[in-house]
Amino acid sequence: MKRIFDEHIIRKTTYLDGGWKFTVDSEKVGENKGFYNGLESYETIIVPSVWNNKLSLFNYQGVCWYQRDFFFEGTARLVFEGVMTECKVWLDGEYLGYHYGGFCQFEFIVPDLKAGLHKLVLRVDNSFDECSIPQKEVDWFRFGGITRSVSVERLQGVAVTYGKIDYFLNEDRTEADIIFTAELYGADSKKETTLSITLDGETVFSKKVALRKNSKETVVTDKITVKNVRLWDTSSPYLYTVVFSTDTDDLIDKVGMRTFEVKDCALWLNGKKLELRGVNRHEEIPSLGMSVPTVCMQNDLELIEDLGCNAIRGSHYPNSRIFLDMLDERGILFYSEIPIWGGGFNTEALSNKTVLERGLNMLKEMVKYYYNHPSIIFWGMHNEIITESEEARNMSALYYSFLKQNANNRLVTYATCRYNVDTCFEYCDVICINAYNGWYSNKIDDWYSFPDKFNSRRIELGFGDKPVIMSEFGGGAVYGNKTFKNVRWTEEYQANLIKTCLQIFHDCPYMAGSFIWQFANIRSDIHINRFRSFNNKGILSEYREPKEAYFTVKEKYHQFKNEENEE
Ligand code: ADA
Repeated sequence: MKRIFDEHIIRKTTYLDGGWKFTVDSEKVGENKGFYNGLESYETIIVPSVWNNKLSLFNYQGVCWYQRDFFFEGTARLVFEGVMTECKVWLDGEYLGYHYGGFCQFEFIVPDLKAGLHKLVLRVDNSFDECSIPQKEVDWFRFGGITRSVSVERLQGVAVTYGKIDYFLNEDRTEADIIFTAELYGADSKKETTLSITLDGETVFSKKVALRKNSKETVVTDKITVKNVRLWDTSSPYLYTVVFSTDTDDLIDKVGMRTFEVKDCALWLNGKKLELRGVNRHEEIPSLGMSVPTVCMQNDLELIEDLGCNAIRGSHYPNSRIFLDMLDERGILFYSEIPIWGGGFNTEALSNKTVLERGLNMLKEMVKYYYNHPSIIFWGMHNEIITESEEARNMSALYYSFLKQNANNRLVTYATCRYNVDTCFEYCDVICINAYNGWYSNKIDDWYSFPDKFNSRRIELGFGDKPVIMSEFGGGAVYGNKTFKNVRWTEEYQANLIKTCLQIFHDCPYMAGSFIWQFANIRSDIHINRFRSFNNKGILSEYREPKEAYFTVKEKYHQFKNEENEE
């Protein structure tokens, strides 16, 4: 999907969205039959979309093939923003490569394509095995397909294929030392050009570069000092425009500068104490799956702002970049994680070499592509895994150390539901707890003793300086199910449960915020025995109809917001 701003003015980009040839390969014979040379019998499918939109493929888990022909001449950069879950790619019958993981971008550069029609073929597989992320058991629907846009870019001369911005603000946040990193690719035979970098139109760096054809080079600038910094904040989210360019190519990005840290067992954004008022949101609309149109994302954001939220947890995977662009623009904070999702991962899976590598690779991709987004305040490693195990400790140690080295003014965390036995707290900057008192277990009133009980444990373990965020809590309600009695599955019960939690968390001195589970109902996996096959804990129905909890949350979050403004 095109980002919210133009990423290129010079570079020609063509979106391959629209009709693609498509065929199902339930027997997995396509590769032997040479489908990569072109599909002989096919129907048409729209890209981006999930194939589950087709009635015959509603619950399909397996392999499908896609083909799109396009006219092109020159060096192509093929960009895939999201293919669920693994795929192999061929161009004109030549194998380009493989990608695992449904939620991150990947690309291939193909030099010197002759003028004419080219045939792009993908084998897409959404089935799972013991090495999959997520594993078999997962509480969302295992959609399949090319779920985000595909584009082809024409690279010329020296092209800028990636740009990264690291900034270090001084103590009073008025000056920033910035380091820019540009990855370059030589698309044509060697010729000298100038790489320049501008920040809000002012040239801050320029250097002569010359690359051999098909070679790569990374340019890292010295620290460049910028004075009178305009900060990115929730109330005034200022974004600088950064342009990396050569004579023949360009890459445009936005960056916001801010600090985000833990101090005195609280969160601080730009030196101001911050309480997170959040919701968990899946990037899903049941009738469209995980291929959500931008306008629907925007509608969700309107509702999230109406609720008085200042934060979203992108449970449980990297969201579309255009969604992050919108968060950057609106000053909404984001918790971005990878789909290592709880229950499914037994200790064997947690120590499986392929799983560990795939997870690390997903983190690398998330960090790479989302690095410059100021809205992201947390990198999330995993959700509800068996954190009392040695295997989880090893995984957490590996992932934490990678993320800490690539934090860029962010904190690292994971969500635990095993907070009473968890042995991984040293691998997070903030403790995130998922708990469902009043729903799966215990009573709503048990929440009152929760803060004291957990406090003893975290102090005993020596983590008294780490703030706690309630990253999930809530309960199910069927939209329209109202009664005189406060019983489970009614809108009243859900509203009451969430209201009680919000006030308790708000009053607890070591808690720094909450993410309600969840913004809207979602389709759940067929293997999980859920009512209607939906996770019904949304404070909105799947069609964004408000349940009573919506209004209760709105009242509470606005109350907290007003208190914050009065301080
Ligand atoms: C877990 C999980 C969520 C959802 C939730 C629930 O906390 O992280 O994805 O499944 O439980 O609704 O039970």
